[in-house]
Amino acid sequence: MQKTLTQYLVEQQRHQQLSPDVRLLLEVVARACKTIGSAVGKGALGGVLGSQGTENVQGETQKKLDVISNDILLKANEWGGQLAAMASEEMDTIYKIPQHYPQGKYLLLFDPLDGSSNIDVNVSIGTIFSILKAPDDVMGREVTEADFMQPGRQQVAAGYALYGPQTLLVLTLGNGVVCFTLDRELGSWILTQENIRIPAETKEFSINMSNMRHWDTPVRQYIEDCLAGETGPRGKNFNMRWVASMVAEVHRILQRGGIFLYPWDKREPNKPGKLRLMYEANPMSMIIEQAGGAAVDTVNRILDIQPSQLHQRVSVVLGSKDEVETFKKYFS
Ligand code: P6P
Repeated sequence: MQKTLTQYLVEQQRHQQLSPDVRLLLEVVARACKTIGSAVGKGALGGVLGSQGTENVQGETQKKLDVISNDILLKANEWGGQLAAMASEEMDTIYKIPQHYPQGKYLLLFDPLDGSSNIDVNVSIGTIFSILKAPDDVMGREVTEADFMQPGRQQVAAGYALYGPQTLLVLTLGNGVVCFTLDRELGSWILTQENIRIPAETKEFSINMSNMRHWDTPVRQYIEDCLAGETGPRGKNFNMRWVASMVAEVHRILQRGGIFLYPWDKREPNKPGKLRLMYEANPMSMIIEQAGGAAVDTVNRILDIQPSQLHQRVSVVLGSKDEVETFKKYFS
């Protein structure tokens, strides 16, 4: 008998790994991801491709599906009573739970559709989500952005949905990483991988090579040494992959190891990197660490970074533990 997401979460709750509120919250987020996956899957038939003609807080042009996915997550999660507020890559400020719904104890953060430059060319994209516990005193007052300013190590749960050849849901509750595959006929998330472990070593790196001339010297030296192959300082040949969807890169690393890099570069010298800490780097770093990998901002553990702004950016180097340690030596 195949184990569904519901059965898995009920069992985790029974073993005190999960509060009832978080269990319900995860069920609703997973259901919302099914809806997003369905909209993504319709493509041109659903009239959802192309640009919305607006920009998000990042100054990025919003795709129709960015806005649709964001709305799906807001509407699915606002009424349940588990949340105090939500935050999204697609919204300037936090989304407070409307007065006519009960306010809960948790905070939900998400990138509703990561990799949206791939939507119109039918390449895998995904939804990334992170759950934090709101401060205890939040029940009697207005929620503010400050309540979200918690380091990633305080996340209660993190996960992503991957809309690819299969539709997958990868989840960690802080005791390992599991993967569910959507049975599209039944509409059920079926447990297909438990206790996912990332190989400590790898021969595969993932970086946007077109930015090479803009990188900091240690990053450039690290990549040049990988490119030098078995006759170079690394003594082995490397392969390269770049999907331009972080969800797809992270999932590949979970399955076969690898190192993903999106470092600072001098195109925007005042920004520490391109990726966002709160709803991209933190949830992905929790998943990677829970699967035995490592995640740093080139030097420091990402999950230890104390946030100061909701949409702050960060350099990201994550994946196979030994390879991340090798990379860090280039900065010492
Ligand atoms: P570039 C997608 O827009 C994203 O935020 C990540 O999912 C992805 O890894 C990265 O940006 C791709 O960036 O500069 O290669 O388009």
